[in-house]
Amino acid sequence: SAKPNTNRSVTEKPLQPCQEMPSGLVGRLLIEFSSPMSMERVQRENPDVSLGGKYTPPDCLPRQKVAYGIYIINQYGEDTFNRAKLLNVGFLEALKDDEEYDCFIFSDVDLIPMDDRNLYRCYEQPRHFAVGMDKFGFRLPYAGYFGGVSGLSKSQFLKINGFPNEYWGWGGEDDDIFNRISLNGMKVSRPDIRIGRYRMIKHERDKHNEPNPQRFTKIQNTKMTMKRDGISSLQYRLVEVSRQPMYTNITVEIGRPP
Ligand code: NGS
Repeated sequence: SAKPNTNRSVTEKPLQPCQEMPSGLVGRLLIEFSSPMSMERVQRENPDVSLGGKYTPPDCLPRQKVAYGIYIINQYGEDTFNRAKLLNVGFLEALKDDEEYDCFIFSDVDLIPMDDRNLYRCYEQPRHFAVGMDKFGFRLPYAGYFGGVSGLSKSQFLKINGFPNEYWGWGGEDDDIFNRISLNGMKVSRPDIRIGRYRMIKHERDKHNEPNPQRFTKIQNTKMTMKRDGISSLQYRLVEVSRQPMYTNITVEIGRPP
């Protein structure tokens, strides 16, 4: 006898595009770090997330293909930290997984969004999400701040030649990215200050991330350096890709300052 047909595409109406604003958002979230959160609980509360931190809405057709996966990019070894270069690695490694990704959200690991209306998708212009961080009194520290969490479509990212690879240590790389955006005729878009709120997980100053004394001169030269330094010149060595239930952990060797 014939098997029952369980193929959605023949038995059901085609999926409708997802709503602009998903239903079921709750707005302001209670974020506090006093009680520990186990990975098991995160897993239990997010049963639709599959291996490597992948997710796709079950009941509608996504309008964008945000790198719908969570990638943690971990710098191998003990050399000076380089945030922007790690973000470049994340862009390429996510694309290796799925070449259809067309939107990339770049987040510091210590920032937790406090409002689910701050939608992690891409916009007409490069997006700065972390406009209200607790450590800055829930305000921007300065008008051109682009740190914390940002999002660019694939074409916006490629237009600015990605992020700089040559900022070793703390500071300036986010300002360089802001410059790249402006110099390429784009304008940063932002959520409402009441919605773009974040709490930072408190931690000691990291080792191997001393303030970079070259940062002030470097951000004066973005116009010249962005053409040669960026995603087009990125070099690294993949050390390990480890698929965890809620995220993909990627360890890379990215070299050290010259
Ligand atoms: C600026 C840095 C940015 C940094 C921002 C906030 O001065 O990279 O402070 O820093 N720019 C330069 O140093 C040129 S924070 O208060 O988070 O430590 O993101």
